[in-house]
Amino acid sequence: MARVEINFDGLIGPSHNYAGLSLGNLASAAHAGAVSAPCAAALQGLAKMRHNLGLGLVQGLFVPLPRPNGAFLDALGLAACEPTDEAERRLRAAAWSASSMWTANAATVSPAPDTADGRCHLTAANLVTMPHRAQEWPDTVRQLRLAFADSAHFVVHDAVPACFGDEGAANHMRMAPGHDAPGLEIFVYGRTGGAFPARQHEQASRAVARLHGLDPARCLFVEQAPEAIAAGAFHNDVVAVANGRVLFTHEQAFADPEGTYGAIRAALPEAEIIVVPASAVSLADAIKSYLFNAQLLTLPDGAMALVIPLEAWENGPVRGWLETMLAGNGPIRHVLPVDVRQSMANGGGPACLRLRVVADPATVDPRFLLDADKIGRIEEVVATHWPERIAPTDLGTPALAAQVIAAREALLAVLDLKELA
Ligand code: SUG
Repeated sequence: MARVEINFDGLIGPSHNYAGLSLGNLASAAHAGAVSAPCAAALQGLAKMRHNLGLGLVQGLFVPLPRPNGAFLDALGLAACEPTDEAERRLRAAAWSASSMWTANAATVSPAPDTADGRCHLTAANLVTMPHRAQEWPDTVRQLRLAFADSAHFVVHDAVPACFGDEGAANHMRMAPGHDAPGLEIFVYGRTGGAFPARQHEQASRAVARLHGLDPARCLFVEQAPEAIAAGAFHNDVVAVANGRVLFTHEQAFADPEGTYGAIRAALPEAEIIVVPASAVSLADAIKSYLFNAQLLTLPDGAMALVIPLEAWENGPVRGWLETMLAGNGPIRHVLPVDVRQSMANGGGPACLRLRVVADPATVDPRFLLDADKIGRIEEVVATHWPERIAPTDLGTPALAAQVIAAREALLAVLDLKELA
């Protein structure tokens, strides 16, 4: 089989909870302290995977990382004591976070046609800005090295040094005439100084581009608009998404929109840039509805589909804009709403839940690839083992820890992935 785009979704882990850990992520803050539904959450994620598989696309899976993270608590001197204040409670919640579900933050991926050695390069994201996410990457790298162990086709890099925050594919877009053709890689970084943290450092992006052996003539480094970060776009993929020759973006996504579009068109003349004006959809509506945190997919017949969260379809101005778009003659021919509300309440839409890798599926460890039967087997594990509900006060209890650990073990057994135990 030729190289195709494979979407690797993160299975929502059994410790999924709402701890309000992400400053600058409005949904995370709004749901802090709410009771989560891990079983329903994971089934929602699996339904999205089944949906996309049903479109005729190749679908992959990453498993949740081990939680609670005992080594993290040990290193903080919190393994054997109850938290005594809010700061300690947040650190404990960090050790329980199921945040690895958002695999758009697992790594940055440069497909083989873009790299000097003709292999697909992946660099794990260090996620240093948020303590609950900074613990992810060593376990993420283990999983990536298993899934992409074929060194004739893949190179998996450790995260870049922690002095430069890197949030992976959420701040990286690739445009190309086709998935298997050389592309333009667009790295979007933020500048610190606003009320909310800018999580992606320019030097992290530049390091990733060097590590991947990208041609500087086919790389752009673009600043995210400070007003987008201030409005809650903690990652660029909350305000823009690209696929093939199409960029779908809010007009306030980039610090220099016209300069950005011009540079894209100069590097990729066939680029089609769809700009949603603030007069049609305000930045606030774009961020609340997660219109741009969509999966922009090329279907087997060549048409493009936008897989959006239900919240976007239910937002009046967003729906109005989408209906007008569909009535026109643009490249996005279908809009497909999916229910990922449990993830959305923590600021993770359809695009956050997936990492795109362009590769020949035959070169990927098949244990990480899905078919409908395997999704059914995973659904059974989830229905049997994932907690129904987690209240913030449940975090830290031995009974819940035992259930969460056993749930992951049951999943690894079904997927024959005991190396990740
Ligand atoms: O890093 N939310 C995640 C959401 C990540 C979304 N990813 C992309 N945009 N690609 C984050 O802010 C909330 C966890 C909590 O509050 O319990 C959280 O980590």
